[in-house]
Amino acid sequence: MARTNATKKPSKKKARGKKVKAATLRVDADKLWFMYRKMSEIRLFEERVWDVYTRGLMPGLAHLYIGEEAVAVGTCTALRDDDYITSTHRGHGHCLAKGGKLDRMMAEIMGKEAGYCRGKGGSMHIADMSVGILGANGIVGGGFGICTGAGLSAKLRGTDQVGVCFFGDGASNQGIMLETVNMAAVWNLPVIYVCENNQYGEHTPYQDVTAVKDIADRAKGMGLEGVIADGTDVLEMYNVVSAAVAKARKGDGPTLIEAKTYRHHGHHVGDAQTYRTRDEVSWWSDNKDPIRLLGKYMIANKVAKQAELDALYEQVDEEVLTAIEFGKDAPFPPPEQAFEDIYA
Ligand SMILES: Cc1ncc(C[n+]2csc(CCOP(=O)(O)OP(=O)(O)O)c2C)c(N)n1
Ligand SMILES: [Mg+2]
Repeated sequence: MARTNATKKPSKKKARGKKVKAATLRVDADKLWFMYRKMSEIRLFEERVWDVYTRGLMPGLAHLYIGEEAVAVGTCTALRDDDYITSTHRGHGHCLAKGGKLDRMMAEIMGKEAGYCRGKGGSMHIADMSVGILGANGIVGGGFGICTGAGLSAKLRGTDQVGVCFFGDGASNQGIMLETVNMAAVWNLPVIYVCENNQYGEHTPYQDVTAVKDIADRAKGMGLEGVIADGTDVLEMYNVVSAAVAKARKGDGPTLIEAKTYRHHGHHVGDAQTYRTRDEVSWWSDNKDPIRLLGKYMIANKVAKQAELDALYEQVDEEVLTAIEFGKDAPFPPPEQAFEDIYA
C-alpha cells in the first residue's frame, strides 16, 4: 500500500473540524457524568470483547469501536428513547450509547439465546426496537435506506421523532448514499446522517478512494447542510447533533455531519495493521483519546476529581465482567430454533 497523507504522522493542529455552526449548549454536571460513564462502558466493553474473542468464546469477528466513543455518545445523548438509530458493522458503541444493555449484547456476541437476536445475529446485527435501535448492519451502507425510511415514517405519522444514520467514510462511497440522502433532502425528512470518518475503510486510507477532503462537502451537492465536527470531542458532537435534531424536529429537514475520528484498533480483531504506522496510532491515542479529553475537561471545570473518575471506571469494568459471566452461563439456542425468524 502506497504511503498517503493518512499514513504520515498527523499534524498536531487542534481539531480537524472547521466550523461548528451549533450554538454551544450548557451541559450540566449530570450530563457530563452520564457521557463519561457511557464512553467508559463502550471502551471497557470493547476491551473485554477483544478478550472474549481471543479466548474463543465468540464465533465470527468483532470490529472494535475504541477511539470513536465520543461520536456515538455525543450523538445519542442528544436523542430521545423514541428516536431511531441505524448502526454499522462497528456497532457496539452505537447500541450501548442508545440504551442497549451490556448483558444482552454480550450474550448476543457469544451466540446465546439470551442475546438481542436470540444469538443468531452476532456482533454485527444487534437490534433493540424498544430503544429505537433499528439494527447494526453487516452491509456497508445498509443503514441509509432503513434510516431514511424511519424518517419518512415519522413524518407520515406526524410525530417529531428523528432518525440518526451512522455510517463510515467507506460507506460514503456507496451509491445508496446519494439515492437516500437526496430523497431525504427533497422530502425534508427528519434524518441526521452521521459519517464517522475514522480515516480508513478496511485497510485503505480514505483519501485513496475519496476525491473530496471533507465528506461533509458532499452535502451541498445533495441540497442539505453539511457540518464538520471533531469526533473525539463528545461535547462538540453533542452540540452539533443537538442543533441538527432541533432543526429536524421542527420539520426543517436533514443534516449531514462528518465526525473526524480514528479507530485505535485494527479494522477487525485479527487485523495485522501493516497499512499504518505505530506512531500514527500512538499520536491519536496520546492526544485525542475522547475519554481522557472529557475527563480533563471535567477536572478543569471542577465537576470531577481524577479519583472519582477512576472509581467510576472500575465500577463500570465490574459491570462488564458481570455481563461476560451472564453471556458465558447463558444457554445456546436449541437446534429446533434454527429455522425460526428466517425471512429468506
Ligand atoms: C456492501 C459491502 N461491501 C463490502 C463489505 C466489506 N467491508 C466490511 S467493512 C468495510 C469497510 C467499511 O469502511 P467504513 O465505512 O469506513 O467503516 P469502518 O470500518 O471504518 O468503521 C468493507 C469494505 C461489506 N461488508 N458490505
Ligand atoms: Mg472508516
